[in-house]
Amino acid sequence: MPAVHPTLAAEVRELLGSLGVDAALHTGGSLPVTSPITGEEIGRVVEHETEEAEAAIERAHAAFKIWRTVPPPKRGELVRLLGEELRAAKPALGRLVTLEVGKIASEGQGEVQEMIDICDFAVGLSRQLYGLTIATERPGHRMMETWHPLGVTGIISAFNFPVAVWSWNAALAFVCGNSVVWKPSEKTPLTALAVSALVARAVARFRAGGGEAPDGLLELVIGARQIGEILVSDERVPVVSATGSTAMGRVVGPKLARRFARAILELGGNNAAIVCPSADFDLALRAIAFSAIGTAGQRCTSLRRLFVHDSIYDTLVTRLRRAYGSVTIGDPSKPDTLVGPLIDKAAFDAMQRALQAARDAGGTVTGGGRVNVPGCEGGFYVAPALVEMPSQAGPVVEETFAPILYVMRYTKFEVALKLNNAVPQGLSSSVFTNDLSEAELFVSAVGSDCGIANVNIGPSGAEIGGAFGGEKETGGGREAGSDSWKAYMRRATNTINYSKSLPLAQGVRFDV
Ligand code: UN1
Repeated sequence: MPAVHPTLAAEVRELLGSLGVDAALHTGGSLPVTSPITGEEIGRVVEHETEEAEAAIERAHAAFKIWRTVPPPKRGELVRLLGEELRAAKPALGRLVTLEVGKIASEGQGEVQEMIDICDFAVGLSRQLYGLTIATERPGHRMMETWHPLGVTGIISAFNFPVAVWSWNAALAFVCGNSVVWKPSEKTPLTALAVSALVARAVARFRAGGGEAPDGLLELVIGARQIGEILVSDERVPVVSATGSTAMGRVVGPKLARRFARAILELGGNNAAIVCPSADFDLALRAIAFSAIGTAGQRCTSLRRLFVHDSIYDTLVTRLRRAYGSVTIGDPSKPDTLVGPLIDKAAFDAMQRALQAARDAGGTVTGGGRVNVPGCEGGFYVAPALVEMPSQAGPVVEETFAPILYVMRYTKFEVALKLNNAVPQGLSSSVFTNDLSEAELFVSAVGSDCGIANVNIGPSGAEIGGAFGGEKETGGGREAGSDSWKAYMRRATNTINYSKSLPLAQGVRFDV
């Protein structure tokens, strides 16, 4: 039986009420939601049937047909209002992230800040959906490239960033003229309900200011895997952005490909860092600790593999051990806690299996056991694990969504770089060095093969301004900043003839 901690459920109800969520949506439904803090049930969310999900897609499709005609800067105004709602709701929504996912307070708040940031970015973008003018070989002609709204954008999000990843996609989709159907993780439907209510508030204010926002701009579909499959299979959804495991991507990717829909896949990461002899030790230690232990190792970008130069290995590992021993593990509501709980028992079991596999492969494990947190006995708290490995083998090449850091020695930089790339995943990576040639090599064409390659900062904690995503089994999708918006629009090449003759391209003659 999970420990009973009735105050959490009451607080969740109060927060959801303050954010404008109808109590009928999260009490008395069929989907139980538990807080990883205590294992206590904090809601019972109403799930959607197949027909309801299909109706939601239809509403979103109808909304798209109207929304695509609204000028982009006006669409940006809606996102600006959403950013305002998020600013006002930041304390409550951030707290709800803590209660539903177990993130420490600053990370819960940080997640909402990431939403605000992408809204700001998208508002600016709404006046910058730039096309091109292209030089044409024909006299009296003009050639250009225009970007048009694409359609209903499907978003399948994961528990670990329950609302920020939605916003990276949705804020862009909205300014691009698309509507959104969102299937949140079954583990985190409450924060999704809250966000949906905030969008409704922004829409109401937009309309009050004379804006035309159709119903169905954001549809939430809640349920298990089959609800996500409806989104993936429906012809009315031309693009689906899915965040989750590589196993999920292997199902979703081919299904989308079969109907030629676009896939924006953000799947597993197995992120490494290389610590070179010239590295700033204190800086590297802090970065490693945050990336490997922060969010209890449950970021796609969490640091999982560390290659340390032989000459500094013993000193670094000793200091890392000390840092690992000093972090406060416990209730994420407490201000001095740095490591909250794992999401659930399945995550704990997967972590223990990986640690056993590491021991079997010759690894030496420090930490990794369950930690008893008084008052939170139903939560799965762990001591972050530092695992010294003789080589990159066994569980080291897999992604385990838990705070496990595999540490390995290297002597030649080129070998460490090769090992950085020698896993199936390709999301994020870092090098700690003050040697310019090592830094440049790492970010060069023959350097890290990941979507994110950093110098003197850890692999996690990306800002929204850059394109986020990775290669190989990470799925290849890009979200958030830079020109990621192009994935949510369709490109048209237009050639306009304003002359009275019809010269054909490539000098072809066809006189009838
Ligand atoms: C994820 O873990 O799914 O780079 C996203 C980071 C965050 C986003 C992570 N900004 O750690």
